[in-house]
Amino acid sequence: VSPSSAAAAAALANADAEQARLMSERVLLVDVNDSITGSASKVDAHLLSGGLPLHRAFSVFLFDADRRLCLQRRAGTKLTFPGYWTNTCCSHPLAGGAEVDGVGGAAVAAVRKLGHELGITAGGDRGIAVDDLVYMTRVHYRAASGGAGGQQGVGGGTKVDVGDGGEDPTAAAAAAGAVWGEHEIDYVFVATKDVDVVPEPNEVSELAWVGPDRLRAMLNGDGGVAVTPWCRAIAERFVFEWWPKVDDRTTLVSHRDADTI
Ligand code: DMA
Ligand code: MN
Repeated sequence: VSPSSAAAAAALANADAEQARLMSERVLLVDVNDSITGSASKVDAHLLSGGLPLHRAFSVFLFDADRRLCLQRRAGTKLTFPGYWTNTCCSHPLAGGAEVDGVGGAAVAAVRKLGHELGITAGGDRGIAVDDLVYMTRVHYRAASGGAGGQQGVGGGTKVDVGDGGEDPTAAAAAAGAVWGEHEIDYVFVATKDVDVVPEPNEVSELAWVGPDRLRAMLNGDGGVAVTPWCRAIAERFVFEWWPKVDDRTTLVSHRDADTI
């Protein structure tokens, strides 16, 4: 990695080597209408001191055939939101190839990262292909990363600002010593299929397959676990509503909102 600033170099100095390497990936910068304006390294896109430029991301909510949602706990090596529980898989479509292409590109990125983080094969009887991913909507949010979620109280001191122009929630976090954050337009996908999962320990420390009551309890703070702000926001706005129909593709698609961000 060749960080583009002293701040980036400092932030990566004590990072896990593999996570630091991944910080050189180039993510897509977008405007508030999700038009691509350029690209930036992952490190420059996620440092609070860099102003958190808006970039494109995706979030997968994977259910099994019994409608249990696969949650992952982010590994302690992750630089943003380490130790937090979150939805099945998130990351960024990358610049310079097939992943720049809207919903289809985000789906290609999602298949790639389901493989990297969770060992899920790209297609096959017990894997996930692009066509297994049902695109639902896009969500704009911004949040500062607390420290190790596992060592903090519920929520880890993060806030979500869904881009309505209100007060910047990251300013206070930066003043309190936070280094990293997120500011994304997030393509949300649902998939419902029994698959084989083999987590990559550098990315994921635990898995849980949960029903809606268990997720509600986690969001309410039962067990003192921290949940990422994007998982909380997407769950509360959408996923509990979609949940009874995640195994009914036609109904799921009828809940799609491809216009609102
Ligand atoms: C980033 O996820 C995307 C969202 C929606 C928060 P991430 O931090 O897990 O990305 P990566 O796995 O690429 O580090
Ligand atoms: Mn991001």
